[in-house]
Amino acid sequence: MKTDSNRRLRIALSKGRIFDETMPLFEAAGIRPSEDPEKSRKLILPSSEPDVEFLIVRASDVPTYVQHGGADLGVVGKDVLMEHGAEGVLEPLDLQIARCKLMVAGFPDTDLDSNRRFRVATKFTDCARRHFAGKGRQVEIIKLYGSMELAPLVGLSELIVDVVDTGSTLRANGLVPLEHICDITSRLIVNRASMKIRHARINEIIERIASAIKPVP
Ligand code: PRT
Ligand code: MG
Repeated sequence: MKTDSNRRLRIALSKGRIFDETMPLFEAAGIRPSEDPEKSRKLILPSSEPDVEFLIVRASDVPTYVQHGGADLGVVGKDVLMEHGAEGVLEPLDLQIARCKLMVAGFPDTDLDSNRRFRVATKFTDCARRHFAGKGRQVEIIKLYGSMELAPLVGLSELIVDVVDTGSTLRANGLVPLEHICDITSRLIVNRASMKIRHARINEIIERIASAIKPVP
């Protein structure tokens, strides 16, 4: 895709927790969206800075936009980055927001060390496959797009792999965390060509955001 250095700098974000937790960081960089994406149907939101606009996309589409130059920057969970990969995309900052853990979960009486071949329902199929292969466990991976907690309840799988924050969704469905895969935070990602062409402006934004990041307590 053509990277026109005269057009606005585009920042791809998803609505919800990432947008909410990212805003204080962009505000520190002097960039505020013109509208609340929860109230607007617009997918391109101008900002207080004339040379910057926000693109509202699905969380799992953020790496694709940045990779192909549809956006110059993006904010995305490490879970999404690990699962979809994002070749050629720079990842200059860990924003320390939207913190959660990628976990294996299931019923409390599950014996993960038994020799049975577990069925694992997840949208993180590659991460799950790598995790179980690393433990030398045979599993059957079942791809879902959401509501993973339901799968064990109806006998679709014995295990799920999902991101967990408070754990209340697991608890509400009679499930417990069984194994920690990794800690997750959201990352600022940048298109490589954009970084070359608009180096000064992008670096200025990165530095301002970096100085507003709250370190892990
Ligand atoms: O909704 P959509 O399908 O478009 O995409 P998404 O679900 O990936 O987006 P979104 O906005 O829900 O999440 C964006 C990013 O936030 C994820 O990629 C993670 O990096 C991060 N994050 C942080 C979380 C959570 N915390 C989290 N709790 N993503 C999802 N959850 C889910 C969790 O799986 C559970 O179903 O929220 C539910 C509540 O969690 P508990 O543990 O607090 O009950
Ligand atoms: Mg969601």
